[in-house]
Amino acid sequence: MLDGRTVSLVMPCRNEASFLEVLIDEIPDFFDEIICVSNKSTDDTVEVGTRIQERVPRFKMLQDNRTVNGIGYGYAHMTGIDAAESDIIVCADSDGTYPVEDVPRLWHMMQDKDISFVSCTRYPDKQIPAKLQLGVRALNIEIALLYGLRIHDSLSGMWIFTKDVVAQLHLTEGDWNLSPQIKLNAYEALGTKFKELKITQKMRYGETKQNYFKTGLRHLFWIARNRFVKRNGIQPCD
Ligand SMILES: Nc1nc2c(ncn2[C@@H]2O[C@H](COP(=O)(O)OP(=O)(O)O)[C@@H](O)[C@H]2O)c(=O)[nH]1
Ligand SMILES: [Mg+2]
Repeated sequence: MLDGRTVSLVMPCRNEASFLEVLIDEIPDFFDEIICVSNKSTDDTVEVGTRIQERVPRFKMLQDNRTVNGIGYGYAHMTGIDAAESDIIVCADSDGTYPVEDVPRLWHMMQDKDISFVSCTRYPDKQIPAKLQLGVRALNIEIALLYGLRIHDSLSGMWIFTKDVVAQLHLTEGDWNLSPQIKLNAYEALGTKFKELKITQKMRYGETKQNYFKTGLRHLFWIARNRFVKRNGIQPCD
């Protein structure tokens, strides 16, 4: 609970069995609910999650086996957000990189500034590899030019929002493109109630299976296409 409001943590999770127990045990007490959603994990992620569920009442292990080109990151978030029952919803990777312990500080800033959706920015951060920084910067520029939104971290995977904005997010992207989509749709729906707040990224547990170049290119095309083709579920009238 934070200031009398309940808080859910939603985490997409694929093949993270080797450290899932440690990760869940480190999650601070103010989270009332922790939801992990696996897509077609080929290791013991679901078995480990089911075991955690038996001893940790606030933990839920869900599965959503839809994928787009083998990726289900977006579907996992959609399923987790749908299932989340709290007043405040926090989304983050299940790899220990995002500082979920900072949520009380960020929530208080949201309240002070009347913000309903925060995208947590990892930049500027000199520790992040130059290639990754360059890719994110190129996408930030594309978003500024096409949408008029100036952001530092178009690919941040940590967001905090109130349950009442979920209906306005119109999430449809099942793969990695959910990450830019959630920010762009939140900005479109909420205007000045959408903000970025700074966090510091931490070391990952385990290895990423991400192909940054391929994913980056898919983002580049999706961001441009989304600007001109309405894909957020609101179909234009004939
Ligand atoms: N449910 C689900 N989670 C995924 C999938 N791919 C990656 N993830 C999770 O999404 C998060 C981000 O993936 P990660 O490998 O850390 O990518 P990076 O943060 O871009 O390096 C991690 O918690 C992964 O376990 C997927 O296809 N389905
Ligand atoms: Mg990650």
